[in-house]
Amino acid sequence: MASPLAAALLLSSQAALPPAPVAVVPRPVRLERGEGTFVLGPATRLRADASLRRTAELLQEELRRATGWPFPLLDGAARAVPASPEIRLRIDRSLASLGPEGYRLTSTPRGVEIAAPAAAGAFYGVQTLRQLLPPQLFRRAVTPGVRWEVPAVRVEDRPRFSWRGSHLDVARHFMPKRAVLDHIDLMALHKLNVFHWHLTDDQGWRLEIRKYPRLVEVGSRRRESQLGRDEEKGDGTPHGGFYTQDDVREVVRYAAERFVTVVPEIEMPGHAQAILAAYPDLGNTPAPVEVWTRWGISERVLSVDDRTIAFLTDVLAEVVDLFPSPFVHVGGDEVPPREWNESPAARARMRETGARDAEELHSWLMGRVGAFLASKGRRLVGWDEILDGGPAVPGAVVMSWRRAKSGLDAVRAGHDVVMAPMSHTYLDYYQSKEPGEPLAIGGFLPLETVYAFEPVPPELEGGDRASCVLGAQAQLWTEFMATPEAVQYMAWPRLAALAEVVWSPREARDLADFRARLAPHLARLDALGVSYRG
Ligand code: TNX
Repeated sequence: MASPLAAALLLSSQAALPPAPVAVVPRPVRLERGEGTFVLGPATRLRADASLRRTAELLQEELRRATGWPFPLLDGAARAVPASPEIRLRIDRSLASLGPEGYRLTSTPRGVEIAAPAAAGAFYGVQTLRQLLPPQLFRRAVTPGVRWEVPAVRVEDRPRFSWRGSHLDVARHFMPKRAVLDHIDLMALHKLNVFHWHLTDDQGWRLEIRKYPRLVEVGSRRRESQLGRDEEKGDGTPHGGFYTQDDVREVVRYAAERFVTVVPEIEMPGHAQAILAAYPDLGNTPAPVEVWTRWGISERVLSVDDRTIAFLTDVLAEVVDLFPSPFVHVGGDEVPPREWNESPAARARMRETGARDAEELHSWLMGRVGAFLASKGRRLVGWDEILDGGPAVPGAVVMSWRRAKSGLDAVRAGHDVVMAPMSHTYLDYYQSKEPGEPLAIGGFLPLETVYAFEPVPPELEGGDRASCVLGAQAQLWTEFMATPEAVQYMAWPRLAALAEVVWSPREARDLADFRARLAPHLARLDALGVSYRG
């Protein structure tokens, strides 16, 4: 056994080592360095309150995989073994001022303690701890010879916004369940908490609905896809895929364990050609259509007949059973009015409801759907077009994508909003003007522009309506991303910049500092095998 003197010498020699870099993304509210480091070893234990057990198990799995050591997990109430090194997770209600997602992490040469007023905060404390450890933690196998140390720090942290989102379009290109789970893992590492799952569009329906089997039998497959940007050309290759209801339950559970809410999006009444391919009766004209093989906005939209509304509510009834999210997204964007203007049934519906035009009819339809969702205790979310036809459904959340102004209008009309403007959050845009970038939809959105995004419009700053901005999210539309690797290339590291926008205090935003932290952070993404843009 080491003598006290030797131990003291060892400590001081450790303290003399150059401090390991601390690079946490998104940047915590407060982080102070202490003296020395906590070095993990074969005897290190985990200890967690019963309500934090699953979070502790996730940490345990990762530590075991990376170090090969056992990290036994003790109950928080069990008596501590004096002098035995521990990573401890505990609920501490006296920290309530940190909010439901806040935490305090304290590491010293003797151990690590993560304390939080609620479970989500403890989970985020663990995400910070993962980033304080060497990047080899993120590899899938044991890396020998690593000194598994945590620098001594005191962190106090809490998010700026409650909606910290990442949207993923799996309709234009299907993404296998494993890729979806991997994406959720990466979100959690960056403290993002809303996964907006865009499940349906003109080019594919990806969600099994028991009552309407043709949605996946017919709607999940298309004959071919557009080749590049040329609408005249197809690639001749069939594309398809869907999630069974069991797959969905697995994704929802996996996400919940990582404090991610899955918000499903079921597009209506536009972006719905895949529905019409499966159930032509739900359209405005009898002319048959196939699942669309081109990108863009299809002119074919759902009708507003009673049977279509019955279909939509049946589908949403299954959706609310599958997804516990308080929010259900029903799209509502880009609805070409031509078919409704030409359809006798739609015109009759306008007369009956007093709608003066297609926009007001759209608003009426959203009202019906919103009332159904409300009857199930859920809130409707829609793209900002839901405001175009007059007042939107009371209580609806507006996702502002066309311009920041639409978000401001929505707040002034009394809605909560999520900011998702093309100008700052469309990760399908080019991230560089250098040659060699993969073909993208267009636009230009470099990392710095994402990082500079400010979700609260200046007009609302400091006012009591600023809290109507629930947060923001980045969009991954996949017309030009055919594989999970292509998605990762467009997502990272720009999504890390967005994570800092929605998590960190506004005053802490500092591009040079972010870039300095990003370099070591990319080593983590390397260890995870993420195909980010370097
Ligand atoms: C607009 S954003 C769309 C999507 C496209 C995207 C491409 C929105 C609500 N609708 O259908 O994929 O542009 O950037």
